[in-house]
Amino acid sequence: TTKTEGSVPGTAKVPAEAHPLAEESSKIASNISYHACYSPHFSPFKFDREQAYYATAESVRDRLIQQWNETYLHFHKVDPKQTYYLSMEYLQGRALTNAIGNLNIQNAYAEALVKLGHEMENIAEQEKDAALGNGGLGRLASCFLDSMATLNLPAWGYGLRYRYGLFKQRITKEGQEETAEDWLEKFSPWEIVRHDVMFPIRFFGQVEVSPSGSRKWVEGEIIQALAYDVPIPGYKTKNTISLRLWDAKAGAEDFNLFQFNDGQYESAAQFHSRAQQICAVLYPGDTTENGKLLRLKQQYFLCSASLQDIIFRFKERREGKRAWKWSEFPNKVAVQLNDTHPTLAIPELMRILMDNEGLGWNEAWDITKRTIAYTNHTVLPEALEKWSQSVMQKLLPRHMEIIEEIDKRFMAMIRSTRMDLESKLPNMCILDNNPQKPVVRMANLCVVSSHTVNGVAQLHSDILKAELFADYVSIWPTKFQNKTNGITPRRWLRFCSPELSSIITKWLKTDRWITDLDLLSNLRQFADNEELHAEWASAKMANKRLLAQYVLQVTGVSIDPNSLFDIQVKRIHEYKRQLLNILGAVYRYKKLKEMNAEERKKTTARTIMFGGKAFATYTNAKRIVKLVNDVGAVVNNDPDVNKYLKVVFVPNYNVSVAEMLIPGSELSQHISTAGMEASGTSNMKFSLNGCIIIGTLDGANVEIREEIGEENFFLFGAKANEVPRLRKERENGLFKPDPRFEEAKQFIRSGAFGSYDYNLLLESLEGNSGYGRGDYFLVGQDFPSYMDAQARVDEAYKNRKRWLKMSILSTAGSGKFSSDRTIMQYAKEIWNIEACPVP
Ligand code: B1N
Repeated sequence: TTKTEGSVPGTAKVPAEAHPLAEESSKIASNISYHACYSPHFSPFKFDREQAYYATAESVRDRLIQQWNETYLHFHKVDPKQTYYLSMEYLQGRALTNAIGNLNIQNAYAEALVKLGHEMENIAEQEKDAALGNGGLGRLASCFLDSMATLNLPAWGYGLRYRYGLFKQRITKEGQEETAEDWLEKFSPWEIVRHDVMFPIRFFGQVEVSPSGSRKWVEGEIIQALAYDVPIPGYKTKNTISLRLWDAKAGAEDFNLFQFNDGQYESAAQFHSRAQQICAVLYPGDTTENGKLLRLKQQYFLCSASLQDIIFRFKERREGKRAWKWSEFPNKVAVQLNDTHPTLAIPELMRILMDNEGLGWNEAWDITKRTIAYTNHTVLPEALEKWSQSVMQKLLPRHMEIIEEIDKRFMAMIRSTRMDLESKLPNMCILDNNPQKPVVRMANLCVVSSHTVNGVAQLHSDILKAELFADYVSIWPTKFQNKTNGITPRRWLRFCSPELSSIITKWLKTDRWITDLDLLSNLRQFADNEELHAEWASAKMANKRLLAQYVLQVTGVSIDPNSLFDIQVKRIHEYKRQLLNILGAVYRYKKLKEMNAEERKKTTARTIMFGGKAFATYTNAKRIVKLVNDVGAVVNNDPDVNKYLKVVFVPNYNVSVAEMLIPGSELSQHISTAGMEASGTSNMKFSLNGCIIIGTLDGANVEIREEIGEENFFLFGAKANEVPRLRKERENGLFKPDPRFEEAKQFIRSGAFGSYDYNLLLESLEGNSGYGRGDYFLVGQDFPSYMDAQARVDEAYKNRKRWLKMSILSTAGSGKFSSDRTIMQYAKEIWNIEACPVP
């Protein structure tokens, strides 16, 4: 595609000097022009928005490279203990605004672009999101990197460089349609390939035993892992850390030139394309099981490459030191596993220490346990990873041996020291030898092999101790911790809502809240101040107008910025209960239809927005997407009511769309069945932006409500500890549905929203039992209290002063949810690392 808007032909003149670190806008402009000329990626004599974006990004990258190298050298010199965050997912979003903001050179760059005939916002929009993640877990990893850099911590991220990130979502008459997201279509200016950093990764093969009894993994196939580094700048600090993404590469020797010359093109390149498959796509599941061989290969690829790199660096930093011991390793290296996806780091570290470095089992085991820590992000049974023993045996024979040995020693330990737990062993051990389907339970392997296991919100961590990992708690009472999630206040307030940020800075008389978010609590004293109310309301309105423009542009639906903006955005999942929301909207529509014009005028006008992707094979999730769109098509075109209600599905929800939606929202829905959402993190983003939550007592909602005050939170629904009893009652036919619930379902069935057979979806809410049937997620149970809470929202919104006060108090109470706080807790209570600022 060629873009011509904003094109200023001929502006990319050959500049006299490059000025890579200039502060002054004219020199920055000449540096941007320099890149357009001398790092050309396009035909010359064109400098439209796209060219301007790449040249600007490269000019910003130049500045980062210097700090980045200094940071690496400084860490190398000081040799502090360093954390390595292993994650299969990172949801980085766009980098340009974030980098310019963290470098604190927004104004100079904006002016420079104006000199070149462009505007910053238009240029920033050219960037494609790096969507190497599915949802909360991936975005958390990216927020953590931002905090690690900002706090000057010696820490790095490791991940995979997927060729195609999370799919792009389009909405058609049929519902959701997925297409590949080609984030590298042109190229990414933010990654630097390190041609000198490459490690061999073995698959398949067998274990060879030497006469002395030592074991070695041999043969099979080798694929190279090549490093691509992405700079992660901290906010107003020199420290710039790395996100190292591995790409898979076959060697030239693997290309069969003989076959190729013989015309057998496909088989000649067979191995090449097999290597390429490894990093081809991100598995698009979020809390869904993905038992695929390729996924296991990806996991091992990440773990092996990262550990080889970590060990290489450990040794490099010991070079020239007189005597060093392997037992120092855990004093220099902390490895954090982002869920069980990188569990293979455990047997891989054991293998390297024993088979390559010659350590004995006990020493290797001690080092491994002191190095590895594990974060659990879900209790949903379908998301707990279990790998087939035979698949694991074939792909990773040596690792399978090591896992068996870990399991054997664990069971022996229990039998010799804790006879009382023997009956629990079948649940606690690592290998599930059920003859139907023998599997390796990855979560159990993590618990047994790590020094610390943490949940991601207080309620979730309590549930881990009381249920999922209850049997282990008495053996290792101090192993289990809580680390409530957080979000970076830079991206999620300072940069996505500059208007509100300026107001906060003005009233707090400091911008230190950006790195010390607890300072927001000082806003409480102004919660009734009319002057602040006026400023706050006008910033909200400006953000709502921007959002309305965006919605019009992507959906064609025009929405009224004076209506209450009510948003639910997250992956589509039955436990997140988008169905509860849309059933509520359907009921509201039906009641509006029944009213006369005078009655309608007394209601609170609402715009209900949805956004989120459904896993491609998750049928009910896709039906929910279709239902929302079908309801929207009817409601939005109904002249009787569309002044009072609109229902909008915002397509292709991602980080950039979130940065537009969250600042413009006033009410947001976090309405999962209690006990099922481990934490949630968008709830924190909405609160921080002065948006009020309607929600259940689930995940981090519990703590948000505590911080913000119960009078500023619209609570409804069953509590986590009531859920098992309510499901039982339901199974025993004791549940009596509310007539409003029946009416809403009946209205859909009547064909009010088109001819699609929604019985298929609504049936999940009926019957008495079964996962995904028998209303397992308690939509019917919670419907009446949800509708009552929504009625309280309508009343509260009519009182402008009260609503503004609630909004200010939401922001004021969000200090705890900075990922800076979360990361400091990890650093002190799990990693035992300290800040290492570049002087
Ligand atoms: O991790 C987030 C939490 O805030 C959310 O509540 C939680 O649902 C989310 C398999 C997952 N848990 N598990 C996953 C992702 C990908 C996959 O393939 C599971 N995501 C979460 C951050 O703590």
